[in-house]
Amino acid sequence: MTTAFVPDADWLPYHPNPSRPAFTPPPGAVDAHCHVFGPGHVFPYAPERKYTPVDAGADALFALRDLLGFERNVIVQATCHGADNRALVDALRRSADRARGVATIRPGISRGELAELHEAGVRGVRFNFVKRLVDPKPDAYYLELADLVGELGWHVVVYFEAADLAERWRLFTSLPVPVVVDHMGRPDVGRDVDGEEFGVFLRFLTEHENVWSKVSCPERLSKVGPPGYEDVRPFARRVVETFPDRVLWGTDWPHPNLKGHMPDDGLLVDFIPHIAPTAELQHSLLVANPRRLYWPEGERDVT
Ligand code: 0GY
Repeated sequence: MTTAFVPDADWLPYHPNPSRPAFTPPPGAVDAHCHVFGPGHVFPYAPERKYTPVDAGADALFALRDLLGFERNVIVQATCHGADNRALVDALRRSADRARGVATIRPGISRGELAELHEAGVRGVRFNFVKRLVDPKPDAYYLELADLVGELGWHVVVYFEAADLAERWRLFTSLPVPVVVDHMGRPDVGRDVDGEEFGVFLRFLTEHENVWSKVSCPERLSKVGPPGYEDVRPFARRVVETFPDRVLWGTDWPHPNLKGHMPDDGLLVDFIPHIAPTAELQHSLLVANPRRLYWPEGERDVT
């Protein structure tokens, strides 16, 4: 039986015709934050989801990868699929080893299920603390899961808003695996890059060498908007220049829950040289760092 899903009335669909970027990513570049949604009649959305998106499947994602000049993807399980990773696993299996995954798991998952995720290309789990997306759990819930995935050599991706960092500091600083923060912990870019709020985030990375950051989502953080997203640049550039070996970049395609504008993905790629201004920084951000985390087995050429 198939189920039809009706997207939320105010849902912004992904850009139908993104531009080819002016910036050429280095060979082997990885888009390290993107999602697949459904299609819902094949991979149903989770009953507990907080939004129903427009379908955005693997074929469209891989076409975008090629248009933008990237070689690989890291596909992150989105909350609209809950802990049902079937759409993610299907995309990984169809990627010809050019995609890795970050799953959502819940307590009670068996070692067999974890092994199957690993075999498909999953290398991390995501803990989401954003209250409009999930109902966050007590710290112990996440610590138990972190111990479990640590046995597999996986890492944890955390998604939180700036105010959550102080509240969950003890949890975030005690995770026994690499910790990758989505979208720089969502700073208020109307504030000072040298101010207190972003200072706490920078201290998090300075004091904990297992903590990484994605310098993604200018379209989500910016108040000035496209084409340049100038107000986000100082924040992302500070992180890239201070922690060049612990940063990742991603498109965030298909850009769930945007309310203002849907970005042209080509413009997002053109943002990269503003935050990673040298070839060396660009190589770390787009090639060396994601390979270390997601393809550590070596430089097997998959193209
Ligand atoms: C993102 C951001 C969002 C959504 C999700 O899993 C999700 O539903 O991550 C958001 O709404 O801010 O990284 O895709």
